[in-house]
Amino acid sequence: MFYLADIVSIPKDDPVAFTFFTGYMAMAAASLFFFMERSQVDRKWKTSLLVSGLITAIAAVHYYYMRDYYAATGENPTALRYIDWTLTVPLMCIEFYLLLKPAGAKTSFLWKLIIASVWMLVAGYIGEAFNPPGGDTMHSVTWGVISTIGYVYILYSAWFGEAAQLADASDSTAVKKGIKALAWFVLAGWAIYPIGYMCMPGGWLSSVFQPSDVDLFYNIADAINKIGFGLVVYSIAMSESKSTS
Ligand SMILES: *C/C=C(C)/C=C/C=C(C)/C=C/C1=C(C)CCCC1(C)C
Repeated sequence: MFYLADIVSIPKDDPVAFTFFTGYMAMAAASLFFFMERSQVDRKWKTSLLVSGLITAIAAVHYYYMRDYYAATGENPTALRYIDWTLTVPLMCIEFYLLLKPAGAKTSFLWKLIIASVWMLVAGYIGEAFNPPGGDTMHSVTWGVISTIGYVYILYSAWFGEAAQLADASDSTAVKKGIKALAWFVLAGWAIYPIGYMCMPGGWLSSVFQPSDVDLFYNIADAINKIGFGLVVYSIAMSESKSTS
């Protein structure tokens, strides 16, 4: 039985609940910012800013529900989390594609990134959603490793593979800077997610962290990767817009 008071409270010793609330507000504010600032940049950057805003807007809606789910039950909102990611990570692949399109990126490049990200997320979902209540190390490690294959593909593409090569061949400094920034987000920002994953019962870090810390890591990582990356795209767009007008 849940009362309204349970849904809206933030216990003072619960940083997970705190980050769900601040995450929600930050994603909503970032969306408004990206949508409004579209008018400040050159035409060719408007779609990138739109996608940045869509990423944070989709996250904001999911945080609205995840926040209440967690406040009411104290459980990880696993399904909502993965639905959010299944929409927003492919949109981040589209950011890659939009940056590289002037450098000759084909839609096959986009599809490879999307397939790798869906692979990564489906395996991660199986690892989390079908982990037995007490935890099963074999289960979580197996699906974690399968998921990491998709992650490594995207990481490789960003640093050495197709994305990096297209950026190298491009004569635009904005494209080179943009892809380098994205590559750093994938290397350092995205690496926070597997740490969160390992906090679940039976996970490699389950003796150090609590199961609810899964969401603490995910919430921090989402803020960095969704808002932070959007801001980097925004600042590149702004500097390019000034130099060409
Ligand atoms: C906005 C959401 C983003 C950028 C989500 C990214 C998620 C990941 C990079 C997740 C990666 C995982 C692994 C590499 C292994 C363990 C399972 C996952 C799904 C947490």
